[in-house]
Amino acid sequence: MLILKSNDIKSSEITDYDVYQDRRRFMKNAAGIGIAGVSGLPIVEALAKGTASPYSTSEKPTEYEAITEYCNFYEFGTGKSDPAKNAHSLVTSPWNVVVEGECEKPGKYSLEDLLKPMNIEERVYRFRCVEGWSMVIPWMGFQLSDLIKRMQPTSKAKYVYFETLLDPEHMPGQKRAVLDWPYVEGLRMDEAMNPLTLMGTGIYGKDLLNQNGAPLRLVVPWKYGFKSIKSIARIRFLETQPVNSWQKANKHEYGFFSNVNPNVSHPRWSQRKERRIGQFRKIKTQMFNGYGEQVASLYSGMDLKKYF
Ligand SMILES: Nc1nc2c(c(=O)[nH]1)N[C@H]1C(S)=C(S)[C@@H](COP(=O)(O)O)O[C@H]1N2
Ligand SMILES: [Mo]
Repeated sequence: MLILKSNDIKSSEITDYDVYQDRRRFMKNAAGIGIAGVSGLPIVEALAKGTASPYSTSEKPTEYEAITEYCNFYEFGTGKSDPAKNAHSLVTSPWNVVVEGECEKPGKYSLEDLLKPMNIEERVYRFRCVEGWSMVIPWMGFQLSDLIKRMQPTSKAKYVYFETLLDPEHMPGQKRAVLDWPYVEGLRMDEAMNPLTLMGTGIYGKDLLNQNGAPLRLVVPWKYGFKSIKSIARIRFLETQPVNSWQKANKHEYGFFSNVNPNVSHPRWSQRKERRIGQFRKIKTQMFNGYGEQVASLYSGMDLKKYF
């Protein structure tokens, strides 16, 4: 039987991924025969209730260790292993998110108030970085659309803008001018309202680690990874299109839309293929990272070479 008791096995003998897969298999079986509530993990509950998201891919998730140790978070250094080493200094509790601009419910919300009414679920998404690596990540999170509806944007709100916390004391990378801090991003309102767009709160059924953008980050699976801004402290509803951090840094190389598109090269490299972390062979990158069915209509009639 697949019930794992913590004293049956030394945790050093198994990876988190194996535990996760075993729990999943067990709960899928349990759901079938009507057992529920065996574990407090939200992901397990979701599976037990048979509510695994139709938006999830069935591809094999990347190992938990890889997702949490191979990161991009310039606030903690520019190397891939820097965030895992350095992000412990980020203070995520208490955490507030300022909501402002073109909406009826502006204010400073505590993380607790923000999360309380939200439906947090698991979504297993492909995630493709502009540099050519990719992962499959079992996120926990809620639809950004639910938060936007709560904030009641006015008819002038055409874009949603996000800011990462500005705190050079606890984010040592912000002491160096590698980017214009704080890190900022934006989405057009229809992109933000798309059901695929998540506010991420966890991975593998656990809270986000600091290096992955705790306590709250964006997850936009059909766009290059840099759109998925981490550790969000400010959300602003705007009438005009904001300029994001990577556009500010180099507008010839990074655009506002940044949709995954194998047909549009980065000026310095092709985007046709990607390396899935943990796999040996490169694989073909799919248009919109494989989410065309859900999002292609957002861009109908747009020249995606011009609006890259
Ligand atoms: N605030 C902030 N958000 C950020 C970044 C960053 O440097 N700072 N890096 C981006 C890039 S380029 C990628 S690929 C993803 C990486 O997310 P991960 O480390 O959780 O895989 O975060 C994005 N969000
Ligand atoms: Mo990235």
